[in-house]
Amino acid sequence: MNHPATRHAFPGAGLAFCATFLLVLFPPAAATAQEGPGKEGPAPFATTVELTYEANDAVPAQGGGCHRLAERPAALTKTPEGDLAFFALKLGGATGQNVTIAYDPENKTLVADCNGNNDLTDDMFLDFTSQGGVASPLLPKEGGTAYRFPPIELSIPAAGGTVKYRFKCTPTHLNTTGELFPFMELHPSCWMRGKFSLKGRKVQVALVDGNVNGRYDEFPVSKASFTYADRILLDVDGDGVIACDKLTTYLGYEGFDSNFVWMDNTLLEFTIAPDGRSAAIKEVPTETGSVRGPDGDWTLSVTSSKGLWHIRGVDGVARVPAGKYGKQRYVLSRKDREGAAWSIVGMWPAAALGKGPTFTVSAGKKKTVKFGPPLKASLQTQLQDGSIEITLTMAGSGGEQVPGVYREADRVDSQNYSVLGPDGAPVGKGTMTYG
Ligand SMILES: [Ca+2]
Ligand SMILES: [Ca+2]
Ligand SMILES: [Ca+2]
Repeated sequence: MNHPATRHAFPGAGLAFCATFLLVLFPPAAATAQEGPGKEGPAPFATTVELTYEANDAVPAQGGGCHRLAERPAALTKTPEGDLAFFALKLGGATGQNVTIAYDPENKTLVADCNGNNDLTDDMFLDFTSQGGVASPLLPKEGGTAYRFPPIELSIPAAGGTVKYRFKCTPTHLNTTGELFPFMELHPSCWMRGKFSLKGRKVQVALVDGNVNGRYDEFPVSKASFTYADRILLDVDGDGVIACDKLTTYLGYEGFDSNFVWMDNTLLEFTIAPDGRSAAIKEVPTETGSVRGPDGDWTLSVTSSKGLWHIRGVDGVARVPAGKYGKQRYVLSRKDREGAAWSIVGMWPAAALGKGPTFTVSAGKKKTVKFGPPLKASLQTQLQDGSIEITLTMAGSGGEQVPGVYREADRVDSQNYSVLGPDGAPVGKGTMTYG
């Protein structure tokens, strides 16, 4: 994550300074928040959802990696013509299965041994130029071109039959060393998808085999390596799209890394069939308290004893199970007088190391949790070659970094400022643009 900073240089003034001020940028809240109801729901909810396979090319999963082989694998019996580069794609988990891929850098053709028979002439042959490949230039300082091939589908044996994956192969020709150097990026991705009805509303659910081993029911207790956990994705906000449909991450605001999920003021336990074709979902009765955050609507992502949760505050208040939570990040939205929606995104970088701030909610009690406005902007200046370089960072009331302020979908990307001398007279002014 980039550090939120703004840089601007202007000539003239000579003294370095450091200043902190409150930023009146985010609109104040329009309404007073009401605390939500504090009672348990009626009868515990339970259902079973059937899920079906759906290919998803948008989201890369965490496979076991892909590496270039130094030479042609001895086990191969037949290969296509050409001066080939060979790669081994290792699928994740205990299966440890390898798929051999051959790439012809000169002709931009590619074949993967999808049927695993060590014959590379009986699989789907991909020709970049005739089959809809996309070439994109790399950043100028790296130089070169990435060749993204159309997806390849592969079936592997797994619990309850076979499981399908799709792979996107992107041989990338780097020329930092003055010569072409091909390597592969592979994006195995697929999920099981279905719908269930929770207290009167339909909820889309998708399961992700995050570690690419054909099972969908692996949720590690330890959060140390949660990158490789399987995932439950839910259309929590009911907009018809699971956030991960569009984002290249499983940890969006609709992704969960354990089989306990808190949504719609309900604690749900998922018991997932290993092959991902069905899931039993039941409500777990729990004592709750409430979280009082800033006014407005927000989603606060927290770590809990049962994994990553996304607490949704309406008019500043959310109900949650009693327990201890770690702050991760949030999105906060308010409307200004013209009805335009403003939002800010905040995060606690130390949370990634397990050292972020925590808070505890007691049953039947309300806990005030600080984040969001007032935003504090810090300016740091440095004298460089006769110019002053100014760095602007924004922090929220919970000590979090605020890398972005948005009006509707647009980032608010400039700030007018003036610099005052020791006597209070302006010595310079300008407009800063977020970097
Ligand atoms: Ca083959
Ligand atoms: Ca798995
Ligand atoms: Ca959604």
